[in-house]
Amino acid sequence: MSNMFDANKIKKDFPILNDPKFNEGLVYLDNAATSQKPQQVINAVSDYYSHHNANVHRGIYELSERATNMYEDSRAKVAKFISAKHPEEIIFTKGVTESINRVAFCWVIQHVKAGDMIMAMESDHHSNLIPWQQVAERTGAKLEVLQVDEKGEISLEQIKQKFDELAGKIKIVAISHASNVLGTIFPVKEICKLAKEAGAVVSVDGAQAIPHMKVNVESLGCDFYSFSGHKMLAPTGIGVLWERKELLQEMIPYEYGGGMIGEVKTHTSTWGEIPQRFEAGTPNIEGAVGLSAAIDYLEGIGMENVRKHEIELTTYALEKLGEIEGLTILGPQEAEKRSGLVSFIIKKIHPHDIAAILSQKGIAVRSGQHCTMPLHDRLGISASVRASFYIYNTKEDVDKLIHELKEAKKLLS
Ligand code: C6P
Repeated sequence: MSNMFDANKIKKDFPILNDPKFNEGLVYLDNAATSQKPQQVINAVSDYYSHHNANVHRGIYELSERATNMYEDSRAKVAKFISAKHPEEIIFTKGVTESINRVAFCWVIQHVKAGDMIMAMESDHHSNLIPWQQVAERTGAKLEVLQVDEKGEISLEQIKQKFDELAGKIKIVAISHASNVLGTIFPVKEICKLAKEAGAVVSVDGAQAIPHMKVNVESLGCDFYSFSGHKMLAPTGIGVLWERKELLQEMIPYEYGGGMIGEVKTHTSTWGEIPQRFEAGTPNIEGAVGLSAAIDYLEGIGMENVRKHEIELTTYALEKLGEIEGLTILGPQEAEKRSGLVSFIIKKIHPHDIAAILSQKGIAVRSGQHCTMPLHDRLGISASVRASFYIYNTKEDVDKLIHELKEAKKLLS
């Protein structure tokens, strides 16, 4: 790892992690839900409101042009960050949930008919399952769900077999890049290749991948890629849908109104250029500005260093958690196969009790079903505890977690 990477130094940039209110320091391990924000991002948003605030794409006065430039610069920065060919392929949304709904209801619903197949994953977040259930219900298409094996992985053999079985019928494959519970990083590139051979398009939920690793949408070979800014240091309420340019022309607008039109007559209207056509109304300008600052921050560290740090931390966490009697880790045992999160259960102790006790010690973990009810059903568990790491977490954070887990176990068993 680059000598420059120092999680303790990074931590200093995050005001909430240094808030004296948390006497012994906040151990924030709920990064898969949302990340904390560095001062640089907070400053960028504050600076925007203090010096550049105006509506975008509407005024010809200097301030409005400046705000428009900042908004569009952010789009270009996002495009470069994910190696998209064209900035127009970036549509700002409020987050991955909206992005996936747009794919489902602005593109897929027009291209599937009764009898077609939609392939989704049982282990996925509800945001990448329910929209597909809805499209199937409304079109008469059939939803085919892929299941993970006992290790929390999915074999390419299984997928290939499905494609062979259902050749010509599968129109869309909706997968996640990384699971928010199992941590599994799925073989997106290989799945895209198989899907292409079968004539299907691929939509990827990148919520748990993009904050943690370098993503190149072109080399993955997918057609749609969705992510949220708030899990990668940016403000809430800003997200991205990347879509291959050829498909954008076939997409219908999601919302109608100001900012997305060509010409409006009393009874008919035409639509403006891409991507404005897909961003009706005043957009989340400060969110885009914050996202741009977040990308600068992450690139300053280097995504390869982010990934290496998380592998190191996850390896350590897997080892230490594995030593706790009665604790079962969900998902792959190898850190390289995961993003930086570990979910687990402890025999005879409810996950909410564990999370509540850890909270009293200043440790924030998530407990529950993490918006993946079908996965929990399949694993035969009612809930789980999840510790998820990011750039500011350290081995000391993991040590505190382990220590307090052992204490909680003594108290609760
Ligand atoms: N998962 C978690 O604690 P939004 O809420 O739109 O930003 O992201 C939805 C979403 C979609 N896909 C995956 C894989 C996700 O992990 C999430 C958000 C959070 O796991 C909140 S439920």
